[in-house]
Amino acid sequence: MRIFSTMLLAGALGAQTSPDLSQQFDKTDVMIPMRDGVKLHTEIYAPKSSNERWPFLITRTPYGPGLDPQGFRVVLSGIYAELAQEGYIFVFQDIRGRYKSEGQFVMMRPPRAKSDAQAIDESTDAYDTIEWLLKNVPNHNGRAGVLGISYGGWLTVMAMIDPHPALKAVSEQASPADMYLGDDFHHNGAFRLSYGLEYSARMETSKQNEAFDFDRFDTFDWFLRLGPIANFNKKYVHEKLPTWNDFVEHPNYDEFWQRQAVTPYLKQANVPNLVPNLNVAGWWDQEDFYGPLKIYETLEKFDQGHRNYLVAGPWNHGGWARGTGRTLGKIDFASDTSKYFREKVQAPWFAYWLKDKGKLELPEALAFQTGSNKWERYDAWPPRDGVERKKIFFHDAGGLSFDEPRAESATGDFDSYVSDPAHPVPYRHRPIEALYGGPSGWAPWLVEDQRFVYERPDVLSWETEPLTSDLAVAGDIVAHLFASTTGTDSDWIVKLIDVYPEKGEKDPPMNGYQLMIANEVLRARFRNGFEKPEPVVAGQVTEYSIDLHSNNHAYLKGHRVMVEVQSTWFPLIDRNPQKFVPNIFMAGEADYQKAEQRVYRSPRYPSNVELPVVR
Ligand code: PG9
Repeated sequence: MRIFSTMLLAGALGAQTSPDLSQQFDKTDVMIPMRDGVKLHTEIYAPKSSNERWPFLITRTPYGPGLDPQGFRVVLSGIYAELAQEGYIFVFQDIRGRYKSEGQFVMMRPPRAKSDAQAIDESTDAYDTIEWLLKNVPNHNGRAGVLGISYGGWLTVMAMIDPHPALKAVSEQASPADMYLGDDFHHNGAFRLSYGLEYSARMETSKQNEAFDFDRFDTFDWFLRLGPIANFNKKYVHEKLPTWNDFVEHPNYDEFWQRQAVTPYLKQANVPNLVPNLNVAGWWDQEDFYGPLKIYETLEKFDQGHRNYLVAGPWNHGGWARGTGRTLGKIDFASDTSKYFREKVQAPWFAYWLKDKGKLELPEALAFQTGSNKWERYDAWPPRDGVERKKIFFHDAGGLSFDEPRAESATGDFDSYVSDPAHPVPYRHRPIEALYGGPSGWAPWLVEDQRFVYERPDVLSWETEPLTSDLAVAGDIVAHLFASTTGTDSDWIVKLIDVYPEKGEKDPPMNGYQLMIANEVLRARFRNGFEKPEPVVAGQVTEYSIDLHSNNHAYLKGHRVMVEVQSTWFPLIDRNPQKFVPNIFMAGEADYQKAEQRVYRSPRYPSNVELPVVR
């Protein structure tokens, strides 16, 4: 096993030259007792000047310290530099069972049973921490804020539930909302194989982060050679990873996943007023994009006091916290989007709520429009006004247009391909390095040029003529596929792409670039609900609605809109055997079979993508 530091900390390390933090802060290490006696390791960084009273800014994390040679958190001069300039008592805490904290780590520990007064969860741990800080740390102003990204974002949401009265502002950033429906571990019930395997091994092999030791550089090869995923327990981890065992034991959307999802108990956050929350999402977040939008949407339903806000920018997972945010992969956004967020949005947000400083100049939703590269202010997300839902239809000869198919085509009423689990479509360029433990193409993969797959015989694509004027979409995108398979189960993957003009780009390789704007997978067994899988009727045309989530993108004049459909996306998503089996985690080698897939584009079966077109 190789030890590694987290992506976020690595980013922070590289981000700026490190100032001497010991000149700025006094650091104390403490073990804070929780209500059940378990002590959590906590670092407290108090500003040197003690003439003022400062609010607490708390980050709870499973990822460990990331310290500079003097033993100070590098984030204070990296991703928190703008906040550090403003001045807070920064608090970093290892959650239960991680690094120097006592107790047992439970992956996304579900909420406690309220009937048991002694019970604990991440919400009580946040509460007990704030209570202890108020009583034991001098020079505070009586207020606390919590922020965090991803797992830290989820811990932030937990702090909002039954919040401590001193908790006056939070920022939930890329928190997962539902690990079965849309975040790290599954999407629409399809298992995120590479992430699920690598993350559970990383977190549950020891108390510290450890990357799984692949014996192949190209993990595409490793995962394919693994064969049926049941082999992971048999050959490698022998039932020792609790989270992997949960995947195997809960293949459907049962009580286990429903209880872990945050949305049902977010309602408890409404006591008596919602803690002001800045939700942050990245349009190309490779891990948790569903989560922040879902959390924003859920909180919005009872946000009478206007305390729930959304910021969405052109970022990958946590990209707003690192560097300038001018580019992602090869895509240039023409301004420093992350720097803008940290300086003009995040720092003023906490200063306003925790220090009564300045005015809150945020709109309800601040959303970067990609393509045109500008920040836009909305009074609702998705926008309610100025948007028309329009369907863009698949046609013969790879055509795509807003015209409905009117007549049967001479080439038949469908396009087809053979999907072979023995030769799955790679989700990104090979070699596909491990996610952790060294440099990896994982973080920016969603913006990779899709030209590497679009001419594969098992990937279908349809595209418009070059646009004669800009086409902007703002809001929710939904694909409606009419499709059949010769198998009894199948995955349907839909990708919405912006195809750049063939000539005239400043950077020549960007000519003809295929940039994915939205994407999603649906596992056909769950087409009627996620709790009970149902076999597909072989050969029967079935309508599938696939939510491609919301977006804010301008297809510029001269660009084309493209839609792609495929049935494998490996090893991002595990291979569907294409023969119905009750639990894919138990499938055997012989269950994996080829299938002929048909996607219809006829007047009777008009496959299309529904777009929120800006008028
Ligand atoms: N995406 C990561 C994660 C969050 C919550 C649970 C599991 C994984 C993360 O970056 O923290």
